Amino acid sequence: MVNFLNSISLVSKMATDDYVGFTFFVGCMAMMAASAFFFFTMNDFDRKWKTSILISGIITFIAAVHYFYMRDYWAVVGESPTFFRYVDWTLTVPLMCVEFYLILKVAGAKPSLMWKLILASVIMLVTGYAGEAIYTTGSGPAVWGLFSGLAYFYIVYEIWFGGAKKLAEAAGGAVLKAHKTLCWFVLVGWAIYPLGYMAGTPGWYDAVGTWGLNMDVIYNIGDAINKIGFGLVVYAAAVASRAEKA
Ligand SMILES: *C/C=C(C)/C=C/C=C(C)/C=C/C1=C(C)CCCC1(C)C
Repeated sequence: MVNFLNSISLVSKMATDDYVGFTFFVGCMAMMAASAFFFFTMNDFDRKWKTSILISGIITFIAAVHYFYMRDYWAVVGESPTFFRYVDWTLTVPLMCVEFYLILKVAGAKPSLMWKLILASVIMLVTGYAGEAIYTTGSGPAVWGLFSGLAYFYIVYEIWFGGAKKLAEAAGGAVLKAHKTLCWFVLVGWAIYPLGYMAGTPGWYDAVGTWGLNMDVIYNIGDAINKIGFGLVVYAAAVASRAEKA
């Protein structure tokens, strides 16, 4: 009877040690809650910050929809939802690059800065997908992972030392503080993803997977920290900037 009910309902059982399923489930709720928070609070701020907080909400909302898909995919198919994962990232990571640009616009950031970061992020993700889903044998994952890592380092360089940094320093105050915090997110928070990749693709580095963490669990923790945390930094900057003016 229980089996019969399981087979006709859309709800699958979840084993108590299914950490992947659990983190997908919690991820759905966290991304939804964060979206509600950003959408409802954005109207407390002036135009400039409203747009930035709107984008924070769109990022977590896109992630929430993907998490519902990925949770179901994992429950029904029992495999990593690599395709949906990368579609999610390809939509949300460029939007994070837009956030950098919007924050620095007061200091005169040009759209070219935004497009540079977006292009690098797309290269990082397309090459990562190649190593994780297409060229999965031999040295494939290592080589494509290396390409992806180079694009990642370019982003880190640009925001920490390149044109973005100079603009942030020119702006000062809440903008500089937010930029610095987001830089740390990209350096430390985004570095969680290559660890997940190492745990989940074959190669000399896959010992990471034996430390007890599964690739999807690592990715899910990374997403919660980076998508929700990133948005909260923007929100905090909006609050600080309002206080500076008052
Ligand atoms: C919300 C999603 C975010 C912030 C995703 C970020 C993803 C990365 C920084 C992924 C980076 C990768 C490498 C640097 C090398 C290995 C392949 C990737 C794609 C996992």
